[in-house]
Amino acid sequence: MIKLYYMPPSGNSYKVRILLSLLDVPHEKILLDNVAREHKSPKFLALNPRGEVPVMDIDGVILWDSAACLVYVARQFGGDIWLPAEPVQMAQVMQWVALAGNEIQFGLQYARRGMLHDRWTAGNLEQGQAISHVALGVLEGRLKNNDWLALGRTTIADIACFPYVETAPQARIALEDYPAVVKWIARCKALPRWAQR
Ligand SMILES: N[C@@H](CCC(=O)N[C@@H](CS)C(=O)NCC(=O)O)C(=O)O
Repeated sequence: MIKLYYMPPSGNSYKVRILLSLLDVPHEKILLDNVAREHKSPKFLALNPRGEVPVMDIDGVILWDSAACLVYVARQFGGDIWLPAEPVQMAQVMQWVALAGNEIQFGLQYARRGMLHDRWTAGNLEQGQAISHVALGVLEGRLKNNDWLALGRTTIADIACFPYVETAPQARIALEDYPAVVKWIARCKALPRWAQR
């Protein structure tokens, strides 16, 4: 049985929970104590030297980083839908997964973290918001004329980008200027079996 190590406020863990839920994959959730900083304990660092969630344990095979977990779950359980093997389509999906690990993480994720926990990982609020607007502009540009990010259907591109875009208001970023993004958030949440936070 797959084990998923997670912490409730973590949007990166949420990404993996979304896909496991959409694909109805049985798994065991292991909740780490964020306040006790269990994710920085020697036991957890032995699993993920970055000291971060999510981490998956697949019968002893350890995967860390939400992107790696999404790739595994998509290919193992999702057939060719969520991450197609065709090279161009796979690359088109992965460019949005890269956006999630770059501008979305360094902008929307870290600005939210700063506002919620007064922990400023890579710059202040203003700098975080500036990077966030780059990400949101890229998303809006694509979603103006397309329902989904990478292909003409849902893929892990949508899941990877979703959590920290949805929580943009917690980073004091209004989404009103990004109407196509707002509609996409609603489309994602309307998918059958979309996981709750
Ligand atoms: N790029 C990583 C980022 C993981 C990450 O930032 N995890 C956060 C929770 S969302 C974490 O565990 N932070 C713990 C810490 O930095 O103390 C991923 O996509 O999984």
